[in-house]
Amino acid sequence: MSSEYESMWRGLGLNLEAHDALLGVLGKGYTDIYLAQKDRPEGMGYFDFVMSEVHGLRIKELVDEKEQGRKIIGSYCVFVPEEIALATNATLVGLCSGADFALEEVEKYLPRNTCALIKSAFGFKLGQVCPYLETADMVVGENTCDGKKKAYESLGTLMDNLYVMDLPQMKSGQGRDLLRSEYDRFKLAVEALTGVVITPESLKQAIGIVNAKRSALHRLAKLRSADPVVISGLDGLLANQVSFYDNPKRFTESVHKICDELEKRIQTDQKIFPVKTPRILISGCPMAVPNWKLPWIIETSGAVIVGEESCVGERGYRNLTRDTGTTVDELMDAITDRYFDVDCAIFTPNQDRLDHIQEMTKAYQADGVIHYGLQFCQPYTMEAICVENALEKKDIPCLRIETDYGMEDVGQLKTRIEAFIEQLK
Ligand code: BJ8
Repeated sequence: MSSEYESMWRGLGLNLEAHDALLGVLGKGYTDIYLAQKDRPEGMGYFDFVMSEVHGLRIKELVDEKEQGRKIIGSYCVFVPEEIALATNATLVGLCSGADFALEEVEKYLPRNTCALIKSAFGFKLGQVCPYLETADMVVGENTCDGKKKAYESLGTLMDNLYVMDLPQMKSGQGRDLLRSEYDRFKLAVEALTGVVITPESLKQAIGIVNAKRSALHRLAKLRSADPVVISGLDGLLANQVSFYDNPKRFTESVHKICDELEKRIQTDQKIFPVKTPRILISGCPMAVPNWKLPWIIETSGAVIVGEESCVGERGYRNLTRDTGTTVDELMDAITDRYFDVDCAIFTPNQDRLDHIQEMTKAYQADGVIHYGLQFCQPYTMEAICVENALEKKDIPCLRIETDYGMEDVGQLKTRIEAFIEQLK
């Protein structure tokens, strides 16, 4: 893909040498992890294509959209409502942060004991290797964990288009009021950026597009609960990852196509993993592209992943937004209600998440839960202990993992995961 898009990347200010190196690693990882799988649904061909063009065709589409006057908004968190962006005819893209880059440079801005996700966001900016970031007219940061909150102060010195959204930490009346007022402030900022004033019709239409995308993901999630499984966890995760930067309507159609195929697999009792393969639910920090390390270890150690309790997973798409309102005010309320239910570990207390993990374990017929915490992530690694205790009470086996984006601990993780899988058998 390099030569074809070189001038576009240069125009975006990318460091071509570093970018080539990143694409090389990404391509190899994808080949070794994804393309090495057997019996993948044919519909995954679409996602293979999307991944092969992740910095090519999709970026070209965004650049073309910009030329036609459309604005691009980048986001690091599922609390940034895509509905508001779409209602102004802007495009929202997730900024992945799933790989280490330019670590030495990053540590001039952040302490070493910062989680890999935050470091990655800085690495992609400092290394000038992310075309999504460089295409964005506005980058939205959010006050979630302390790490992100403080990191945005420094990130703001590296870009002139960072917008920071405040977020509540408690599910109280005041918390909801804060979220609503922050969404109102965001709406005004997006209207100012795009020059488009949101109407009930445009907001309703945007809610419909995002609800359709989330409904498609619900359908896929439900099919993953089948026993025997009809799609690998790696492929299920990939669909979730792609949902953050693909065109939403095209993505929705592609997911439905896969679901049609999976339904046929269920009808014909097609098996892609041996009968009685232990079923795992992953829970914890989000896994952004190309963070496939843990699922890859799990699925090459004799288990299959049936669901992700994660923002790149069910926590991100779980609820739909009410579309019954007739005024912008009512629809903004519906959006606030929908996002206020997201049970990220930055909230305290966070019983909803503990309950949801148990519900998911049951719904997906999981034999055990692997809790994935990024090293130095206080919200998730602390909450992991509560998760484990809650699961223990229900006799659901749980393994707590703390790791980063490096490959040094693969052997050690594999040993622990294999022992856990043996226990499940
Ligand atoms: S809604 S999970 S996407 S904040 S891993 S940066 S929490 S120290 S990512 Fe997240 Fe929004 Fe919550 Fe979801 Fe901090 Fe932890 Fe790092 Fe994290």
